[in-house]
Amino acid sequence: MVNVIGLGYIGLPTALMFASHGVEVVGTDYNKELVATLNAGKTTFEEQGLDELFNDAVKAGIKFTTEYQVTDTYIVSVPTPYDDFSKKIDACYVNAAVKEIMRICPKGATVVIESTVSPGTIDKFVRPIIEENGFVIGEDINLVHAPERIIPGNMVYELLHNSRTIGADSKEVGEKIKELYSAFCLGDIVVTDIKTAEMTKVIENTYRAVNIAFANELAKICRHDDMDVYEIIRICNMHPRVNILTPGPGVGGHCISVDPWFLVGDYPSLTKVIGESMKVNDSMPEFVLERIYNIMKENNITDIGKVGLYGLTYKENVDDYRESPTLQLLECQKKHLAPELKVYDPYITKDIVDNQYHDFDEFLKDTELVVILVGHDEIKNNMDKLEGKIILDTRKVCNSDNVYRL
Ligand code: SAJ
Repeated sequence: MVNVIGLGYIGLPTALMFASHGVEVVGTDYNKELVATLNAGKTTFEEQGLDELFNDAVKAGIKFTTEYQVTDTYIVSVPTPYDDFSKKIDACYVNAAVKEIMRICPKGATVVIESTVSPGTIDKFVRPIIEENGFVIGEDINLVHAPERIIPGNMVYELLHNSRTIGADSKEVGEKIKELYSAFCLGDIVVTDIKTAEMTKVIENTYRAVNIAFANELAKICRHDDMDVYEIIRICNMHPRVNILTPGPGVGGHCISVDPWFLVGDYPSLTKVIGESMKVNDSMPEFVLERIYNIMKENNITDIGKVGLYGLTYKENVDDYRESPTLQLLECQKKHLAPELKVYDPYITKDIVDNQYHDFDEFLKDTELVVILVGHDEIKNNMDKLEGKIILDTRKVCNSDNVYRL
């Protein structure tokens, strides 16, 4: 039986996927409310295909509980934030989960860390916890790192089809866990050592962060001298070896805006490009805010109440708002002691910020300047509702030439 620890954005779909492919699974989370919701037959976030997967897993007998289980395989899928000041990884949740596992696990068990961790984290934190509990790693307990690669919005498909990395101390243990993941994973599974697996995962997200930063910097240069960044990127990308990403209002989510900082925290003198890239991405919400004020001036809008932000999530068609550019922008606005901007997002039904609307038409009613921060399908399919409004489109969702851009 596999005990999946942490039933969040990664742990839940992973647990469901194992269960619906014939593996006996118990999902454990310390959040009682979350476990109660799952036991009441409901999923805890919106994701394409998740409800169907959930129903299959329930039929197959998956169980949800707050208790850790006595079993032979644990998969730890808990958050790994970074420390705001040092930028180093904060492994407290991983450490706490491993400590709990050590209290009950039998000899011979395998502990798989799925959470993203910076290179060396498992050596530095996880191994000592196991050893302090009197276990010999490789004899009594096997240790594995199996980072995930799934993208919110297409998780179910990517869980099935993406290739994966398994890091283990020995080939034998790596192969055993590879076989376990082969229950559902149709992609290639590469077996390597733990530190290589840690590093590859962090680097994949860093690669993306650096490339998004490049696109964002181009947007700033083009704005400065009135050039069309989108047209320039479109033409450059016709070169066979150029593939520039899309500029945007900032980078959110719990991966690309977080993981590269682990490297900056651990190797400050060696991460010039990465560190600067993260700063460029972090500067985008403030850049958009400045853009808003300039557009207000240009159009004689003096009342901030006439400005509405469309979108609160970190990207389109998901309900995840962690680290979202909109929240970062609202923080900047607060720092300037300016009044709250009004916000609307069809995916966020509970109130998470002060001036939040829950109805698109209500939100548009007194809004003169609509700032599109997320390109949800809802706005793409309802462009006619924006007729007569001034639009700042930071996501290039409007085709019209008559809108302001980044
Ligand atoms: N963004 C841009 N311009 C772009 C692409 C993205 O501004 O051209 C912004 C998005 O709007 C968003 C942020 O970047 O705010 C990140 O979005 P994303 O869709 O690129 O990635 P995530 O964070 O949803 O998922 C990533 C994925 N990693 C990579 O693509 C390397 C996913 O495969 C990982 O599994 C996931 O992080 C993770 O768990 O680490």
